[in-house]
Amino acid sequence: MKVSSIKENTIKSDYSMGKVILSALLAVSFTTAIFGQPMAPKAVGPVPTENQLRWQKMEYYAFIHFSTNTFTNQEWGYGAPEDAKLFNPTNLDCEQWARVCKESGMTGIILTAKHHSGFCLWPTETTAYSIKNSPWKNGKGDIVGDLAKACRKYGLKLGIYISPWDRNNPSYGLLDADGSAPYVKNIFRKQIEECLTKYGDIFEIWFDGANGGDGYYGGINANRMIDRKTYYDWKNTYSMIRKLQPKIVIWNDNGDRADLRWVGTESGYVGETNWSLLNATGDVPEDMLRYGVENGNAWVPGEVNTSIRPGWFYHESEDKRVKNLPKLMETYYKSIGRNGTFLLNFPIDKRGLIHENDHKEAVGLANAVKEAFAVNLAEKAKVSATNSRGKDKKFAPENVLDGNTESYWSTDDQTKSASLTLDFGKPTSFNRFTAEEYIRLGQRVKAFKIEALVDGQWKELKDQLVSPDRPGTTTIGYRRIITFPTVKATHLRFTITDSKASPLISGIGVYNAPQILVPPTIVRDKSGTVHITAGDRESELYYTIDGSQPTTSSKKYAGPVDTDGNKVTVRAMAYDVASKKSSDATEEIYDIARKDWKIVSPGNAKSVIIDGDVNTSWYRDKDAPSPDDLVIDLGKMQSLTGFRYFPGDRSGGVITHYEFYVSKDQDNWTMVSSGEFSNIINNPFLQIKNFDQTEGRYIKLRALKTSGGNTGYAELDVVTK
Ligand code: FUL
Repeated sequence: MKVSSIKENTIKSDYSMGKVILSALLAVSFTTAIFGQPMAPKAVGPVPTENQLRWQKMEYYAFIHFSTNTFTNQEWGYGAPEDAKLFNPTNLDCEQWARVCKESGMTGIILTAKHHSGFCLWPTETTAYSIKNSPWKNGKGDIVGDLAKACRKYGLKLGIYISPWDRNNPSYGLLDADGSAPYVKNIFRKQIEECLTKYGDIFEIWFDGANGGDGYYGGINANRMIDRKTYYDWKNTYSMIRKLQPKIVIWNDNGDRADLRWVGTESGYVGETNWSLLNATGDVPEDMLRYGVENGNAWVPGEVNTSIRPGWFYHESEDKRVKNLPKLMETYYKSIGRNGTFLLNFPIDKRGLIHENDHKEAVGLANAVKEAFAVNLAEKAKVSATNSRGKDKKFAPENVLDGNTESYWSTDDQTKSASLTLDFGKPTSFNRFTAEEYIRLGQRVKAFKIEALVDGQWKELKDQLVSPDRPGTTTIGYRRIITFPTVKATHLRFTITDSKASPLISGIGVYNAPQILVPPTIVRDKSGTVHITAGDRESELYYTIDGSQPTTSSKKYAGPVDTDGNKVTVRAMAYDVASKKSSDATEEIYDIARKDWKIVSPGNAKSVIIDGDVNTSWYRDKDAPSPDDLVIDLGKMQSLTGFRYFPGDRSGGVITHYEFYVSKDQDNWTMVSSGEFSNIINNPFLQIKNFDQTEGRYIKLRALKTSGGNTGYAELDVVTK
């Protein structure tokens, strides 16, 4: 032990006292002040600001996506072709949004005040492309203002999304002779200023990473690329923001480190290892966004953003694709349960409301979370630790159960590995464990394990939401939740196996959450045969193929069902005989079967593209000769009205810009649809494009641009009349 560390941990180490006193000091705890209280631990590495702490405690809040896109069925508006007059909700009610969010247990709402199209939801002075020129309230409305009022009424905080990319503004992407950007100085900052000064406190501002590219800048269709790190002069933009709203947190995915980080995916999870640290400068590859940086030099915690539907904006075709309770619960565990916050999006529908299906699922999640964490079994247990800092109560293990997030159990400075044991007094069933670090003094724990004493034997409990090739129980941070199959045990042992410094644990919890029945998966293969799979082994499965609601009186699934190549709507539910509970129903709508389909070219393309399974993909090599076409023979003439493209994994390469052709004979082709698959890189889900009815036997999907790598296809399908 170095003397310097003794000095650090004692009030004035008096070297003149000599060796005898020094050895006496060594005999007591290194962390105990002479004649007094034990010394509080010192901060380790970067620590959160008060703003970041306040934000982290908000845990769960809403995103709201609403714009002209809602009325044009788009994910990204192009910026001018969509007239402001299209924005005309029939029944807009910001109070309904706030009410739904409140009932869903959320603490705030972030609104897309301006999305990439440039259309503004408040009466801005900076552009005519706003609700001022829409028919809604004869151009006299202000949605940001209405939402600010509704949030105040329901005790929610308000956040603002202002897209840096503006596909409408004439000056976007242009530079003045001195190298400065007129759009940034005169439009973008002005818009931020308007939103941050007219509507009261704003808790978070969101600057999306999609930036530059094609648009209709001032009506001119052009491709304007910018350097997203330098173009916006973030440093000055940030200082203006902090002056206007000193309590705000800034989310930015554009190079300059702000207060919060994206977690590298829009699918709704952050890494099970999740450091709230990054490096203040330098590039941030995807795995750093996901896992953070253990020894990063800046506190930049992760926010998990995902939509309750496949898309961010409302599409009627997704009314039945709202995420169900098991999926939302999993996202909860993989965000809040992994040291992140959870930002769940509601697309506002054409009426101007959160759709009832979304409302139902979100409230379902709130109830399930309440139920799962209603009783903390640890509170009735006796707690003991292998090591504590000093002898008094200040850092005692009991602090993890006092419900006070400002008190904590800590070991002495030399101990980085220690156990805390809960004795329940009798065999007790549980399936969830939670732990919280006192992050004001830095994030410390690098790895831990939990064990249950079952019939006198210690048994390790593994996190069932972590894939076996990843280390399971690593970081904790603000909160970690571990889920595992129910065990009945007399004791639980929580062992911190590695930590940057003495661990500081402010809370632990042990719960017995009710099981949630997972709805089945439905797949129809190329021949038209339907396969239904349960999420667990024990449930019975019931289904219908006429679109009606399945019940236990419907057909019981006993093996693959032939649908004879017809268009069908299959619905299926799982039923647990013991509890007599049914899951929600899964619904899949199928067009004509693909049994007579053949892939004409490329010759090496695999039939997985038309096998009905979105988990199997084929990737065309990026060096294959152009054009990048996929041609399919449908076997006979069909009346086509659209196509569906399901991309493969985004890391393999996805199509971002396309043309789609139909032919009767493979010689004469008619282009029936073209454009972009907006936001497909960040959110690679099913893309549906409709077109005017066209007769044909052959289809061709041409990839004009891809996301860089190969061209990936999980599924290609058609929509027929
Ligand atoms: C993305 C955007 O491009 C989407 O449209 C959406 O706003 C999402 C939250 O961020 O990257």
